[in-house]
Amino acid sequence: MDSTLSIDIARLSARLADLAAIGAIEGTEGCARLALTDEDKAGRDLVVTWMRDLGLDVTIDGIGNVVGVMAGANDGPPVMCGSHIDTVRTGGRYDGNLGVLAGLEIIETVQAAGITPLRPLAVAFFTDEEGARFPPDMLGSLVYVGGMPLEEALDIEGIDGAIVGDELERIGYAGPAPLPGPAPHAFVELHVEQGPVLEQEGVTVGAVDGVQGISWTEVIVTGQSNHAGTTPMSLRKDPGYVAAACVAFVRELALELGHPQVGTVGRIEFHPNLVNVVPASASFTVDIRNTDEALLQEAERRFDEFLRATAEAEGCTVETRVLARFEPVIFDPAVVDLVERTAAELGHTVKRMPSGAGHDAQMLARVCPTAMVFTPSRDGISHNPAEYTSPSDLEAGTNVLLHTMLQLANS
Ligand code: HGY
Ligand code: MN
Ligand code: MN
Repeated sequence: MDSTLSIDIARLSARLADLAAIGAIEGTEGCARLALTDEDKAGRDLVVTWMRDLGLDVTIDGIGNVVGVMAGANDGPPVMCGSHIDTVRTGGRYDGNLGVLAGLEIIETVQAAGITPLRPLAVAFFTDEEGARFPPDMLGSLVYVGGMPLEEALDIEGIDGAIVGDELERIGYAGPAPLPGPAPHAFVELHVEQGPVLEQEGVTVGAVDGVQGISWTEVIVTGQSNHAGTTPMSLRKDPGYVAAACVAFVRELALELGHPQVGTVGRIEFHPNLVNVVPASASFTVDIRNTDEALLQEAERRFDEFLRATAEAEGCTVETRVLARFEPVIFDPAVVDLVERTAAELGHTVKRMPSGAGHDAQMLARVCPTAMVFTPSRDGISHNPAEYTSPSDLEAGTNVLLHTMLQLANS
């Protein structure tokens, strides 16, 4: 490994800034580019332009995933990196974007050094990784690996009533490349940790060995709309109360089960949502996760029991819909070892750790040897415009990705 080969952090930081300017959240470093919106299209167009400027062979598939390939000395499946460039509504500039732009930086560094790896190198961005507008999360990479038929994905309705297929056509990213996509030789995703562990332990690089299980459920509780002043408490059928009790229960359950169990209610809406009306209905989402599948199932069962008992006692009815359900994923030990060894050989402190957040890598792990590289997040903050990772940590993580990919490409 030629450890003198290093990326250009100024060039990477400039691309991160240019992409973050699209959908910029005023007064912050963050950006908002919900999947398949005009802002997402503008971000896609910019990254595709950068791919073509690097002379990459760019393909777009039917769910809008984009892959840029740099030829190697030999043909065959590439060593691929990548992530996503869609964001949540209060997104930071590093979540997903780093993994894609680091891939461009790595290819530009390799080209400038006149290196031709034995295998091709590829960088990809996958559609709708966040799942915030169109559930489930990791939708594009799930379809890429054959985990969901394209037709089913194209019919998904978003939280705003838009349809995936219509939006893809509208922004011009319903591409011709076949699905499922071709399996890479290997996949390595660089991503900010989005948690506090690396910073708290003073470690520069995370060698990520897996992703925890994810369970998203939409709940609709229906009661009886009524006058907030005249209706005796004993006669109320208040779905708002049931929803609020569930919000508290999700937290209490996570605290009772203990780390790494987590849970939150991120969206909640009352109808008609008026000060003097006992709500007719309340809808909300439940996001619970655990690295242990059995414990995750127990948490799901406990929540469902509480929900139905509380609703019944309040004279309300319940409908639930699964928005996303992915079991925990273990990454390829040999690739995780390679990430860990490469980080150490480059002189960085490194720690093996699971990912609390979902990532496209957990889907690519179904079709090829896969692992991830983490860089620290300041104060562990993410899904927040204040998300930040220092240039030196960005440079370290990207160089670990560079040398990991080159070793995989020349093995
Ligand atoms: O929800 C997640 O874990 C990811 O940010 N999509
Ligand atoms: Mn992400
Ligand atoms: Mn995210």
